[in-house]
Amino acid sequence: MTFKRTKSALLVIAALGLAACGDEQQIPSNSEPKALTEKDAQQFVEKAQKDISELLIPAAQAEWAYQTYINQDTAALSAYFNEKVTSKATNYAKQSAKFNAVEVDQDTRRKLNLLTNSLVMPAPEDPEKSARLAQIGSELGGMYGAGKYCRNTEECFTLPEMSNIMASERDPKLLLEMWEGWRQVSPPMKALYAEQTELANQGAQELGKKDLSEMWRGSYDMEAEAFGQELDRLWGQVKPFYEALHCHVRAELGEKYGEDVVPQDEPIPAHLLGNMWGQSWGNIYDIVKPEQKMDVIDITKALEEHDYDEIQMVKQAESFFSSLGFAPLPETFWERSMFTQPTERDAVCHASAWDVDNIEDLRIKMCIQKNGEDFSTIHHELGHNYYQRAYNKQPTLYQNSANDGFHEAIGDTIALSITPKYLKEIGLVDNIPDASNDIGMLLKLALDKIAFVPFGLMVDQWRWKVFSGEITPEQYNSGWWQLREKYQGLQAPVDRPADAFDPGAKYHVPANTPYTRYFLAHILQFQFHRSLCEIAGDQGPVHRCSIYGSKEAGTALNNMLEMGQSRPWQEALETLTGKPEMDATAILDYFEPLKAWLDEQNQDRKCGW
Ligand code: X8Z
Ligand code: ZN
Repeated sequence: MTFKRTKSALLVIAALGLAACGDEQQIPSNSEPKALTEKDAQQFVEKAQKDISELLIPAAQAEWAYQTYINQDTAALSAYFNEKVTSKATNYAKQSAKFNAVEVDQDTRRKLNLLTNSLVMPAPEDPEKSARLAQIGSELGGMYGAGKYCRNTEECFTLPEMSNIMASERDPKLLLEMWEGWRQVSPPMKALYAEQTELANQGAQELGKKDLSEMWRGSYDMEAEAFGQELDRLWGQVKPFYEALHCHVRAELGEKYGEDVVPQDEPIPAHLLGNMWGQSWGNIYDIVKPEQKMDVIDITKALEEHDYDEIQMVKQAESFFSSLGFAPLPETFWERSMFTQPTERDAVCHASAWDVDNIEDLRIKMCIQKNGEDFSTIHHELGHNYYQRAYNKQPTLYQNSANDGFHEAIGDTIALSITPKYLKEIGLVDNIPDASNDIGMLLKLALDKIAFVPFGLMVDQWRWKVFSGEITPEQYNSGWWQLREKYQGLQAPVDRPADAFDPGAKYHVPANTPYTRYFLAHILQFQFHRSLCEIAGDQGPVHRCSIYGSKEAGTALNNMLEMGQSRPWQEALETLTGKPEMDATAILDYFEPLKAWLDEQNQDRKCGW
């Protein structure tokens, strides 16, 4: 898609990308140039919104068809609409500049700015280049979606199958095989990615930007440079906690696999963390858990024991939102969503949430695995859907989250309320473990949430350097691993082949989905949770709070969601939390009891890499 709108029709289009076709609205140019007025600007914005929103619906339908049924024809349709939308949006972005010196009301100015700054893959004016950009976008997405690893001619693994192995198997040889195997999907993407970067950079430059990196960093209601500093500040807040977690995990992995496999003064080999990308580590809780016996609820087991199927998992998540006062999902959600991996056709399994008509045609697309991780991801996806529906009365250009981190944070915020108390209330478990087990519970969650933070940051640090030319195509892979080491303290478990393109083995790179949003979401969700718990009147520690059933919390949340992108994100944040700043003290406070425990464990260890 063309715009950065998350998980909605606009987002899908942002990943695509084609050229101008001559049917875009032109600013009337008389032989005697007439000064543009505020009224011209308002009419221009109105026309742009109408024009773009009409095209977004068939574009989203085509993209849905492609992602749920990858073949030659749907690929062509996807590329076709990708071109249409991207070229139209790029054209409007260009024309917006003509109003730079015109005095206009605040609302029109905001919309003009959004038109200019919301493109993910701006198209070059040259129709051939623009068409090529769209085609590459669709091709990369399809290569990832159809990707498999075949051990031999008989035995092939899909990504969900390999992810399950990474999560539950403990034989380092097998883990390495899967880790390397999946990365065979991406070397053929490398040249395409370089070409795409060049084309989109040209598109960005035609819009007056230095490069695409400036565009990506420039959509946060502040200067691109200032936004970069804001990220550094937030990371600086979380870093000491991450280092303590890293230290403990490395030591325990060393015990488990031996220090020859996990050297204690080096970055951790990336295949041992329970996840294909080493991005969240909750699946290795059993390896790093406290020596003292802790009663930590295993949601996978609870789902199994209660015989939950995929649909029931989604219904359960829906009922959480209903308990807050949100209307049930429409009938069409249940008819049109893709909940399980289709057999006998390729589909993009990476979870996403869609609003195909930008009103009520909400859907999710997932290959749900019946485990705790996907139970949480379902809440994540529904968070997108409820957000989309909450802002559907806003004008098209405001039908988006306050910033993209907000979109990613809502469902996660709800999932933070999946506490033992809540699980007992819905009958998934019989007992609530007492407070002496909290360290175990916090450690398990920190393995997902704190461990994720530097990964959430490094993906776009890499892309921004690629877009700015600081990392050249020859350095794609080495630059990736330098950042993996710098931020996460991880290393490749084996020397990477010369043609490796490991960034391409992470969905969001071939899909052109910006990733900083997840970093922001991991900070924001704890701010949201803290505020909602206060509003719900919860008196206990914030890590035991569930807002389940609180209409007050639901109303407060909805008040923010309804705003969409109509105001700067700082205002939306203030609406819910009372403060306009992103602030990592919320995540730190949440995990505070664990920090003391980690420091104690690490006392005699040498930390760092
Ligand atoms: O991509 C996602 C969601 C869809 S927006 C499933 N996430 C990131 C990832 O999987 O890498 C959620 C957490 C981070
Ligand atoms: Zn998401």
